[in-house]
Amino acid sequence: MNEALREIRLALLDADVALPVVKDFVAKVKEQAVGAEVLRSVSPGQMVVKIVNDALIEALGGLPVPLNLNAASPIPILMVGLQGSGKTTTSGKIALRLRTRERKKVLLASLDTQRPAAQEQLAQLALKAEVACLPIIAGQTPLQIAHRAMDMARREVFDVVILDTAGRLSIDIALMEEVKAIRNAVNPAETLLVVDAMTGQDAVSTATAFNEAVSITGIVMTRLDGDARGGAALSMRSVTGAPIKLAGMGEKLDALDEFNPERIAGRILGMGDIVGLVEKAAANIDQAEAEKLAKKMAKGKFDLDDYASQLKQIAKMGSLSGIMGMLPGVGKIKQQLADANLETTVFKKHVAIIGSMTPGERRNPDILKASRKKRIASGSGTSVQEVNKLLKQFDDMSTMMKRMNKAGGAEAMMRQMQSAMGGAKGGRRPF
Ligand SMILES: Nc1nc2c(ncn2[C@@H]2O[C@H](COP(=O)(O)OP(=O)(O)OP(=O)(O)O)[C@@H](O)[C@H]2O)c(=O)[nH]1
Ligand SMILES: [Mg+2]
Repeated sequence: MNEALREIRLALLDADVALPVVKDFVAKVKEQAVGAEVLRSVSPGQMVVKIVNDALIEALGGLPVPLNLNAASPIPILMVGLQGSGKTTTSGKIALRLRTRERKKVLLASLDTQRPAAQEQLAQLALKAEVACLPIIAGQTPLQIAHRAMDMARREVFDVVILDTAGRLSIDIALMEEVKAIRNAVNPAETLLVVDAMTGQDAVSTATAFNEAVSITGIVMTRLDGDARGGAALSMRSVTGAPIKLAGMGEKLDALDEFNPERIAGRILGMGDIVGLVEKAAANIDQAEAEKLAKKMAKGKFDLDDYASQLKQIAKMGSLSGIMGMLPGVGKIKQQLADANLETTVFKKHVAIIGSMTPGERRNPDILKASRKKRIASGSGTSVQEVNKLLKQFDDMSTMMKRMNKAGGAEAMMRQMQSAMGGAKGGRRPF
């Protein structure tokens, strides 16, 4: 179990969850995991993964939390966050969402007097979202604009007023004082901290600073359409206690989703879809054949026949990197295989080339001279060059295996892969 917890600690750090949050979380999980009953059908490792996954979902808020609109109209929503985090875009997205889904009459107001084009940017978004925008009056302070927005909303009976504020490169006192004053003046039903999902270790200090200044009621994570793992979500949630309510999924106005703790938990953990892998593997991999192969590899006997049969099995499961992506802690092997350039299309070619060889040639590729290679190339619809490339790769692979064998690595690797693949049937550990 310690091994599993170590993997999880690394996965969390890798996903950019802040260190103190990781420590805290792992300690909690350990407490839960020790003494938890291990079901007969799963391994302790799998059990830990499940406990962690559940704890992570819980820590991320469990169920999605909707925006709080339980307040007297006009309901103010205040948007805060660092520069470029996506406040203005998200303001437009929320406006569109409230107008179309909740049938609310929404007023957008830009309090950003820092960036010259900021107010115009929001006006454009309002146009696209088909909601009203507070007319721009040059020279007003953010606080004056906030008052004017609320006045207009009362006068013209708006349901919701979204106040977009200016961002700064990092938290500064003047910004915090400004936002604090606005908050105190309008008393928002929601004060949403908008954060980029790419935020790393500074997620904690950012969230703490904003929370202390304006009491965050919710968090919006933007750019979850990118490849950030989203570990900042756990950090921010953990230091503020505020729920993550919405997820930005792109630049377009309708690219806003309810935040789904389950989905983000899987992403943060990056343990991969172990259950999915086990199912897929059980359905596709011939267990007996895999074991036979492992033994051959362990003995350093591995010929082109074995190579072809391995390729076929892997091809059945889909792309290699996809499979490797599902396995935790195999980054190194994945890299080695990537270096060996083993892609699905290459697989097919290789299988065809090996299929055009005689059994003798497959067992002993050294006898392959020019004329035989020419025959094989035309038989498989490839070229002599490609045949040479395969032979070179096979050679490299054999060398790599022999080297790994010496270090006891091949066996370990096969064991690791096999236990992950056979986990469902044999009840072995997934890593
Ligand atoms: N891919 C992606 N891009 C986003 C998302 N949200 C915002 N953006 C982009 O991020 C950039 C900055 O967004 P803004 O909304 O202007 O950010 P801001 O926080 O208002 O910036 P400042 O007002 O300068 O502090 C824009 O190019 C947006 O299109 C998102 O969820 N996904
Ligand atoms: Mg902005």
